[in-house]
Amino acid sequence: MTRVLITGGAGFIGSHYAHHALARHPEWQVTVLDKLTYAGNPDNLKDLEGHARYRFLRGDVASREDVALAMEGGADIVLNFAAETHVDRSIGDPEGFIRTDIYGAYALLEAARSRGVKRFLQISTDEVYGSVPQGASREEDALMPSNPYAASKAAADRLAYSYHATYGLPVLITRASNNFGPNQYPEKLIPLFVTNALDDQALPLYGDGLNVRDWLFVGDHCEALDVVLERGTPGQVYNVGGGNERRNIDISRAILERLGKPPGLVRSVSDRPGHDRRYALDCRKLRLLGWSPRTPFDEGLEETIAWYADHRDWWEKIKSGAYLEYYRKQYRL
Ligand code: NAD
Ligand code: TDX
Repeated sequence: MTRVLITGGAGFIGSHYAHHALARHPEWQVTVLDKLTYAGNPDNLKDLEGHARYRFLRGDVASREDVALAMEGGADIVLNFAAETHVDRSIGDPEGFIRTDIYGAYALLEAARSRGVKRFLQISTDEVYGSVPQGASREEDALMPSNPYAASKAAADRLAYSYHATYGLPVLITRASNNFGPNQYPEKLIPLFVTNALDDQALPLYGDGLNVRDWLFVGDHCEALDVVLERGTPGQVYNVGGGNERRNIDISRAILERLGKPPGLVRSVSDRPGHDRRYALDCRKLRLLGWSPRTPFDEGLEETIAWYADHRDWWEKIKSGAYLEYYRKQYRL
């Protein structure tokens, strides 16, 4: 049996990966360690309860004790998804990002080093490169993160590398572009706009709406992580992009059109401070390992919209209480 620790496995990408891991790797014994912050959702893992090769531990990656418990009995592979992930929240209050994204990565790297972990995969992000006016970021480009979330992720990315260079820990680093798909917390662009549109609520588009993101379907991301674990070289960084550059305004229109809602639901709101204009990744390095994204953007968007339309029970309870309080403050409603 291969002992695999997935941190942040109750979140969006981590929960997709936990399902993917158990389905694809019959020899894997999976532990999910998750603090269950506002973004962590046990519903994302509900169908795994009772699975013979799976266990869930509620714990904090920034607690050395919790990490030690999660790795008790050893770990062969660690995938670190755990993070505070929302840029707007990091602008409002960066402290949790420093603690979880940086110190949490440190606590995991230390534990991995003393336990002889065979693969440590740090899930990083395209945001570490900062805004890219033209062309596409390559793995060796300078890191110029421009918001506290991105800066925390850049610190963790390089800290992970340092554990390879200094201690020989077999670290791999992936930098993915904007993920989308089912189960994404409705604070991120696509699930926020889809659920607002379903309820005939305004879609708050930042600034001129011309910022560009490269969209990656979450299932394709999971496959890329396996390719990097199996064929990647320790110490190396791999960009993971969907190859779907879209302006935010076009995403908004596509959602409204598919749901048969009026274009007038788009509402221009003040811009995000330090808002990166464009991200784009050069993914040749990962393609050489045999990966390429399989889901056409329109197909992924269709599937995502259908999932939110069919799973009101999943998001309606999220979009109440503390969530509403946060949004009222954010948009001064
Ligand atoms: P998410 O916010 O949906 O989930 C994060 C998960 O981490 C939640 O389950 C949360 O409870 C857990 N968590 C937070 N703090 C923790 C702590 N201190 N200890 C243990 N668990 C904790 O995030 P996501 O979108 O699934 O992103 C997962 C990872 O992928 C992150 O590292 C993120 O930086 C990276 N990433 C995300 C994207 C994207 O577009 N969503 C793109 C590139 C990289
Ligand atoms: O209400 C909104 N209105 C809006 O115009 C929101 C939430 C976002 N936007 C814009 C800002 C961005 O240009 O949409 C774009 C996407 O925003 P987010 O969904 O917040 O994602 P982004 O800031 O690009 O960061 C995401 O991709 C990289 C994830 O949240 C990160 O965790 C990941 O690392």
